[in-house]
Amino acid sequence: MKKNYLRFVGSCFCGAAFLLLTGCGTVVRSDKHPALIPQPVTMSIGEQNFKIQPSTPVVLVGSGFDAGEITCVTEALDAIFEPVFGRKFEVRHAETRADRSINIVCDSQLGREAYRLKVGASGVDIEAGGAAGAFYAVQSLRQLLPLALWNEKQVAGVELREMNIEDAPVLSYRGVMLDVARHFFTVEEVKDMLDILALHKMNTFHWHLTDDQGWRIEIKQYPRLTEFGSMRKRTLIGPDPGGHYDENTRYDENPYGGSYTQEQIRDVVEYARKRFITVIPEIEFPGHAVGALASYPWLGCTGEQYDVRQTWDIDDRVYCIGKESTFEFIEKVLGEVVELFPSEYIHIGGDECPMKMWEKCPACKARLKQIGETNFRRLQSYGNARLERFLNTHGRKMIGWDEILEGGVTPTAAVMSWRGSAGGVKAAQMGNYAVMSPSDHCYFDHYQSEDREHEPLAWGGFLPVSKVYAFNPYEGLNERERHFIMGVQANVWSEYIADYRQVQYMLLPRLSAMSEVGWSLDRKNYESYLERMPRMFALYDAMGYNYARHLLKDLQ
Ligand code: TNX
Repeated sequence: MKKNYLRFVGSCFCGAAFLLLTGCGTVVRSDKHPALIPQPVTMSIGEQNFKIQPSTPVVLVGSGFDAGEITCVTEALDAIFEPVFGRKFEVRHAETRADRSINIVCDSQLGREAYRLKVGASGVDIEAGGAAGAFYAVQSLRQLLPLALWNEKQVAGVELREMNIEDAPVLSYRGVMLDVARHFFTVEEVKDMLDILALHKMNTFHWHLTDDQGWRIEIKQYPRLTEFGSMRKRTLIGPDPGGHYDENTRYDENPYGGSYTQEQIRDVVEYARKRFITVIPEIEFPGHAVGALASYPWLGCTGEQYDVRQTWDIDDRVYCIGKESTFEFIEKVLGEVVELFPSEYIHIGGDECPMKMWEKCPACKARLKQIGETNFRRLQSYGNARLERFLNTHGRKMIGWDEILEGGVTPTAAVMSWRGSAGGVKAAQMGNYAVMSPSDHCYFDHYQSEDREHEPLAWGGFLPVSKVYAFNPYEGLNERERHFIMGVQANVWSEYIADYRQVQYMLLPRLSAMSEVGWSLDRKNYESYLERMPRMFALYDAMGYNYARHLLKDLQ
C-alpha cells in the first residue's frame, strides 16, 4: 500500500513540476496511474495519449439521445473544462464519429446508465445507453484527468492517457439522505452536496424536509408551516439526555430556523436533474410532526399549542388520525409537493410514531372502531393507505421507513429498511420493493472513529469506511427476492451536524465506499478500493472538500 501511495504522490509531483517549468498556456500531462471510484466493470490503460484542447469539438453522433438530457452532458463537460480553457466546447451534430473530437454516441444495446469510454490517439469516444450513461462517462473523465490540472486556470491542452473502460451500475437506486430539519442547509450547500453525489455516480437525493425540530418547505396553502413551524426558540447543547430533561439540560437560547421557498425547491430539483439525480422529498407522517402541529394546533389530538421541538429524540405528539381535517391538510400538502417534485416516489416518513396520544383521543378511538380494528397501530396503516391512494391518483408511488410494515402494508408501497435489513428482507419476501439503508452500515451520523474524544459529537455508533464497504444489501435474500431490492442509501441525520463543512466530513470518504456498494456490488474488493483511494483523496483536496482522514493513516 505504502509503495502505491508513494508512486502516486511521485506522479503528482512530476505533473506539478512540469507545469512549474513551462508556465501557463501549457499542456497538462496525463497521470500514469489513473483510477476510478466506483470501480468500473473493466478498465485497461495504454501507452498513448490524446490531448483535449479548447478547440476540440464535442460531436453528438446520430440522434439516439433525448435532446433535453444530452444538453446536461455537454454542460457537465463545460463545467469541467471551461474553468481551465476559458471557453465552452463547440458542440456539433453529425452522423458519424469525427477524429480528434469527443464523440458521444448512443448505443441502445447498453442500459440507460451504462457507458463505454475509449481514449485513443485519435480522440475520445463515449458510447452510452442513455444520456445518464454519457453523464457518468463524463464523471469518470473528471476523475481520470491529470490531478495537476485542478491547480491551473489557463491551459492550452490536457493530456489523457489511452484507455478503454466498460461500465454499468449493479443497483438502480443509489441514494443519500440529508436531514435539513434538525439543522438547516442552504440551497448553495445542498447544490454542493449534489455535486459530490454526482462525482460518486449516486442518482438519488432523499431530502428530509420536515420533522419535530422544523418544517422547511414552503406550502402556499399553509403559510404558517414555514412562518412559524420553521423556527425553534433555542437548541439543546450537547448529547440528548434521552427524555430526561431537567434543570441540568442546557440550551443555547438562540432562535434557529430556515426554510426553502417553492422557487428554491424547483431550482434544486432542476440542478439535480442536470446531474441525473432524482430528488425524493420526505414529508413525515404521522410521527415526527411537531413542526406541523406547532403551526396548526388542530392537527394534533388535543389542539394544544406546542413549541417547535428544541431537543432531539422521539416525540409523543403526532398527527391525529381521527379527524378528517388532518387528511385534508396532508393531502393539500402532498398536492403541492407532487407539483414540485417529479420523482416516481414520494417519501411519507412513517418512522418512530408513538401511539400514546391516539390511545387517549376520542376521535382516534372512534376511527379505530370505524375501521373495525382494536390495535392502535392499525391507525398508522389506515393513514398510510389513504396517503398512498392520494399519491397513486397523482401518478406517484409511496415509500416509507420500515415501520410502515408493522400495521400491515399495501402490496404497492416501497419500504426503506433502516432498523437493520430485516424490514427490507421482509418487504422483498412479500414482493414489495425496498431500499436498504440499515443503520449499522448506512448511518453517516455515526462516529468514524472509536476515539470519540477527538471527533465532533455524533449520534453514536461506530461506522468506519471498512464497514460501509462490507455492506451486502442482498444478504439473506434469494435470487427472486433480490429483484425487489432497488438499491442502497446513506443517511445524514443532522442532530449533531450544525454546519455544512461537517456534512462533508461525515459524508467523505464514506460515500466513496457506499458508491462501490451501489455501483460495483458484483466486483467490489476492499484491497483494490484502498489502492484507488489516495487519488480520490487528492481529488477531494483539489475540490476543497472537508473529509475525514482516518483511512489515510491506514494508507501510509
Ligand atoms: C432514527 S432513521 C431516526 C431519525 C434520527 C436517527 C438518528 C429514522 C427513520 N428515524 O429521526 O435522526 O435515528 O440516527
